[in-house]
Amino acid sequence: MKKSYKILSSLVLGSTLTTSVALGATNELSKVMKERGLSEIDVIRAAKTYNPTGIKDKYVVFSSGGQSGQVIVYGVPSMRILKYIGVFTPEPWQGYGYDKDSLAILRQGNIRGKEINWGDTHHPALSETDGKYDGKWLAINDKANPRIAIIDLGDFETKQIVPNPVFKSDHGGAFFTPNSEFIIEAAQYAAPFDNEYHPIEDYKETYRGGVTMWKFDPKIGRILPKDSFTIEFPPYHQDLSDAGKGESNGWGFTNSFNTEMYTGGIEVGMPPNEAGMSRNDTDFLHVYNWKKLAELAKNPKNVKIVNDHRVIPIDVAVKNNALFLIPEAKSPHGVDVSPDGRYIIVCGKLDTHASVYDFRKIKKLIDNKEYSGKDPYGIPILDMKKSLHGQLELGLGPLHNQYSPIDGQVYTSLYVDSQVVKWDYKKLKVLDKENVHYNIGHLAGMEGKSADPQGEYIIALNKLSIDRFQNVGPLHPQNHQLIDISGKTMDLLVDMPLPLGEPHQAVAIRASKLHPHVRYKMGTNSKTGKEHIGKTLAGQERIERKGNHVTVYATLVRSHINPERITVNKGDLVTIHMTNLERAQDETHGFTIDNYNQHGSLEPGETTTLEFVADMEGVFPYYCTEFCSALHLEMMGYLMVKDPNKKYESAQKLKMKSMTTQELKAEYDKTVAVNKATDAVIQSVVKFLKDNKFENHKVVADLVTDALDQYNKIPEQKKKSDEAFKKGDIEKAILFENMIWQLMVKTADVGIRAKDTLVRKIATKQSASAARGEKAFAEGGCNGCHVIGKVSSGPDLTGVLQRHENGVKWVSKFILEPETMYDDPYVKGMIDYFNLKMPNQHMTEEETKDIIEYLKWIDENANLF
Ligand code: K7E
Ligand code: CUA
Repeated sequence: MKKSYKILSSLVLGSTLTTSVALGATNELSKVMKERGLSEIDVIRAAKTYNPTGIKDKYVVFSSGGQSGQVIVYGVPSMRILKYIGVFTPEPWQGYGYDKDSLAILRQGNIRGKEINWGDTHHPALSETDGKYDGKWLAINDKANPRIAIIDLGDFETKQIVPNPVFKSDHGGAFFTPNSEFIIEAAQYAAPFDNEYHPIEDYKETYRGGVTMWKFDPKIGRILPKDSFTIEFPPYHQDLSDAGKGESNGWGFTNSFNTEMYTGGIEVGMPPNEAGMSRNDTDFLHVYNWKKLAELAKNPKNVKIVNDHRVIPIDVAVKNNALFLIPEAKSPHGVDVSPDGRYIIVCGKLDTHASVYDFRKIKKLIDNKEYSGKDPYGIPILDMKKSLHGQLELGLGPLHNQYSPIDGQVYTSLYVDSQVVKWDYKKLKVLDKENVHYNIGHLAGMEGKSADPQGEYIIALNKLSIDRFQNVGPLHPQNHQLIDISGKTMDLLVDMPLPLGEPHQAVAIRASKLHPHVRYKMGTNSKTGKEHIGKTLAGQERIERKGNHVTVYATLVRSHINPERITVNKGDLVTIHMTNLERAQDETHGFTIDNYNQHGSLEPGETTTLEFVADMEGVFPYYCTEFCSALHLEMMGYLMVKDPNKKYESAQKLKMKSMTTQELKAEYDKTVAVNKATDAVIQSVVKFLKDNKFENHKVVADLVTDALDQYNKIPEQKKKSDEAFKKGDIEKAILFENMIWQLMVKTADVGIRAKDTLVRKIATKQSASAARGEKAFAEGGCNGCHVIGKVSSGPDLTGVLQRHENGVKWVSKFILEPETMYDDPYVKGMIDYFNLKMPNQHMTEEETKDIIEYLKWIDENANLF
């Protein structure tokens, strides 16, 4: 233990074990390791995944949320969850499915008029340019109710849901073609394309599989259903798919199971599906020329129209040399094209092998029309052996693949063996295996399915977690395990429980490729990206009534909702357009009306609409649901619903004691004086900011803009106050003065944040020791009494080292053992003055040294505080 511990110390701290600082940290580290039972390797793994506060991740992962119908966003290597995106399922936090605009998106997903409020998301896909992720759009499929959704990575919101017009389930989607021209969606369970009943006995004749090629416009980020088409396939159950790239660009690959076309019937004494559907030794990989088929689809002669959608029949595809089959080991699962597009790896699932197909060989057979036969639907079959580069035994249950930046290397998940295997698909050699827990499905590499894999990490998406976490009842969370693949052998770093549905595929992208916006242009409908019809600016708030339709144009800004009373009749249709007038980063307001099942989330600049029938009489508070400011609880109002057939009598009789004019005047004077003093503080901050050229620092300049936003509202309130005062309504004048104070507090709040940020920007760089000292100063509670640059409940510490002879020694001693110095005349005087004694905070020698360094740094920058 001792020996290995020394190695660790030098690993963590460099080789300078001689300084006492290092020794202090080492002692602390060894204590923590002992207490928590951590080994050296554990600590190294922790260091590889730990992000100190404020430090961001290198990669962002988009994981399917399985039966949750959502998408989960998290960071790598920290494995911190960043967001759940509502896609096929309502998501209350973001108001998704609760406000009118997002409900319209969710309802695009209606199938034959039926509302569907969940999905089974499997495969998220990032949009591509030249086969590389461009960070613009994310598509994901719903297996249960065959649909594709599009998420805008400008704001991580779902913008479009497109139901498949002919499939009754899907699986092999979503996959972008290399320049995002199309999104592939392959069917799963064969079914009739039309919406009628067809007896199962007619399966071979009337049931069909296929691949829908969804035309995508990468500029606007939308699927164009009218320009899309489906390629009809035999009623084999199609499974995963992938788009060719590089030399296989223009081609698509979709595998299948149940080429036996078995239809089961346990209830009538037939052997179950699983027996009949895995009877043959091989199934078929579908190989199709989507580029050619897209051209063919433009001619009405080549398509039949089913449910208002173009379908290319099998015989048309065959006649035009655009559809082929290649045998593959039975019931395969993943099919993944290599970064250069030459190889296609198909995983065995029931077979222990992975099969590596060579597109060059496939292409040659196709060009030479060298077929080994035809399937019952007339589709040419290519010889398996002649198409293969080779096969390699990997282990039990190979499922999915992710590529490495190293030529020829690939990572494959082994479901039954619960392992990730690293192997060379060119030399057909296993290189390494790593155990995972348990039963891995997909695995996610960093851009591992793009033309530009990054390596570094693999995430194992495990189906079972069993004993990895606290028992939270029979339904366990999923477990995503982060594996370091940067070394010669793989190393499992950390587990992340994922309690939201069963993720299937996840895709990772370099965070540097994402550029989401911070706020919306004022009045934006985030769902369309255009100006919202209900956009309302300050001063335009109003309530309009047309018959029994009441339309409210409302605004939200810290800390009020305007209007604050909405009175309607029972039975009225109420439309509330709301605009969040904030421009400050992260100043979201939420809006709900109690008991009315309404919720909207308004990001800065966003406009959204709530719409409902006021079918219950009564008084219903509405309020902001985000703790947005110190006066967040006051951000409320009332929806009053009157029954027009009832007569309401006034109940007013409580007489409140009113204030005398003199008392009112006194309160008014006091409020005005407080405002003046507050303004003086603001002006001093403004002077500091200007003197130090805040405009040279964008972050600071942004904060100043936010602060001015608040400050510039003051003159209008002042005018109202003065008018009221002139008219003798002192009560009202006081209220407006109070509003001015609220605006000043908000201004000061942001202004001081701007000042602090600016100080950091222009101060001299802190030494490591001074930085630790600042932390110790804060964590030790010193800042409770000592505010730098100010006398508060303790003296200002600026210049403290100069105040005493031998300042460093004096201050160190005072920190370490203050009680021994209470009788020092200077200390005594201070104790009398502040009515407080400096307590012993039990700082260590090292911490004290660091704090002294911090105080030195303060003195260097004394002009800034
Ligand atoms: Cu293997 Cu739907 Cu991609 Cu689950 S799928 S694991
Ligand atoms: Cu706005 Cu709370």
